[in-house]
Amino acid sequence: MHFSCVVVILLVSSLSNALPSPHEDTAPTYTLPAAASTDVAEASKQLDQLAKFAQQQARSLLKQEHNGEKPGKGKCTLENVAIRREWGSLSPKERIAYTDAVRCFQKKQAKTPASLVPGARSRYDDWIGTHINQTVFIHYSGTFLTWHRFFTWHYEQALRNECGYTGYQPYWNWALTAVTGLEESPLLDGSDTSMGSNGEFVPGQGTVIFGGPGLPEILLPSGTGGGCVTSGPFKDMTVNLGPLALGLANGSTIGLGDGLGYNPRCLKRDLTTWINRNFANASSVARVIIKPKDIYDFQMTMQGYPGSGDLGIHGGGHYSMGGDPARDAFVSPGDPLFYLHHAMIDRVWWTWQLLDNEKRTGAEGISGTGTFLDTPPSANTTLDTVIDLGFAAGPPQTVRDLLSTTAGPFCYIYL
Ligand SMILES: *[C@@H]1O[C@H](CO)[C@@H](O)[C@H](O)[C@H]1NC(C)=O
Ligand SMILES: *[C@@H]1O[C@H](CO)[C@@H](O)[C@H](O)[C@H]1NC(C)=O
Ligand SMILES: *[C@@H]1O[C@H](CO)[C@@H](O)[C@H](O)[C@H]1NC(C)=O
Ligand SMILES: *[C@@H]1O[C@H](CO)[C@@H](O)[C@H](O)[C@H]1NC(C)=O
Ligand SMILES: [Cu+2]
Repeated sequence: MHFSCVVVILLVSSLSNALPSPHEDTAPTYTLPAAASTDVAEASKQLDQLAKFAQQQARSLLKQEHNGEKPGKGKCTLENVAIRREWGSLSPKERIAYTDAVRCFQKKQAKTPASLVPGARSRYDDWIGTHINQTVFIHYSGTFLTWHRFFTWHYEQALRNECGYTGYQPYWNWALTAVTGLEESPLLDGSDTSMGSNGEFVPGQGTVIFGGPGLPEILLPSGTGGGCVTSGPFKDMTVNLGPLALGLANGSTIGLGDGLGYNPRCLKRDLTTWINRNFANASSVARVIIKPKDIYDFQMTMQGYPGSGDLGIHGGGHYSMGGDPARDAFVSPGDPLFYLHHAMIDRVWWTWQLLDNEKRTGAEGISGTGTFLDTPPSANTTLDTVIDLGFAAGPPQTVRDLLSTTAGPFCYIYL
């Protein structure tokens, strides 16, 4: 054990908002880390502590709301709260129930008018169409976190209501796959109980250059796949929409017009454990939860400060999937893994919020404007900003209602 990495006890005073209510019979004492360890094994332990803390904190809040001590709506209780779990902790049967529901959803008729998204062939595509339509407003913007929370929740609800799924949205813990390697993980080992395999190996794909106008390049090695997914539940899946901005080896992107036309092709992956390990390891996750003291820093650390050379845990997870459509920021929900990735993004945010819950689920929990890095300049996002998921799901909700996972339309926590 590295002595320099020994967990430092966080001063109680700086965490007063996060401490269990004094009415709690057995108020446990916490020793939360003050700084994320750069040692991955040590950081995993810190994440365990944070997960335990979040768990206790969330339950204590639900209890207070239920007892009328806190102004909650009282609809979400300890008894009915949904619990989202890590993929590998689900039983084989539960995993198959999830992928069966996704496959069912991919066979249901689209609701989006063909005049708007001519390529949409299924309910699943309604979601991709909505994401494509709003991509430039929902990343590096004030609604990034609330939008994706709402989007992922509605997807979970649609799987339940339209495809008979009885579980909840599982998540992909990148800190675990960074250790096992993506191809070896229960998530992506290609078995019937996984989210499908890697793509078939395509040699000589070259380094992918990730950048943007005026930004330094980030070089991403190609992965161990590149072609069509070869086994598991999404082996025969068809991707209908895109590409729109699919990253290529030479730094350019390809797109077919507006990406909304019908372009059926296989699901491609290029699993790149290197990206997972370098941008979304246990230290990366612990740092995102522990370091930022305000929502601006939290969002930027999570998405990577532009120009810093860091993809953040958000980009780290996305780009480690590789392939088409996951290397396409617009069409990325076309890989079913998107929703497990975004559930983990949401879990990290949820954990961070619980460290100072009242502040971080209110007006001080929002930062940013209605456009990508405020380009072109647009109004600040506020509690009254409305999020509309188009033909995927509704009704629209204000940001105010999407900041807590146990109020507004939501009632879930993470394990
Ligand atoms: C990048 O590669 C693609 C596909 O190989 C090619 O069509 C395109 O012209 C290249 N772009 C540049 C700027 O070299
Ligand atoms: C973990 O990720 C961070 C970026 O978040 C990186 O700087 C660090 O080198 C990574 N650690 C290891 C052991 O790869
Ligand atoms: C928008 O937010 C920024 C950053 O918090 C703040 O400086 C600015 O005054 C806000 N603008 C308006 C019009 O409220
Ligand atoms: C795209 O967004 C516009 C503007 O909000 C909206 O009118 C249109 O219906 C949206 N299209 C889809 C497919 O969601
Ligand atoms: Cu997105």
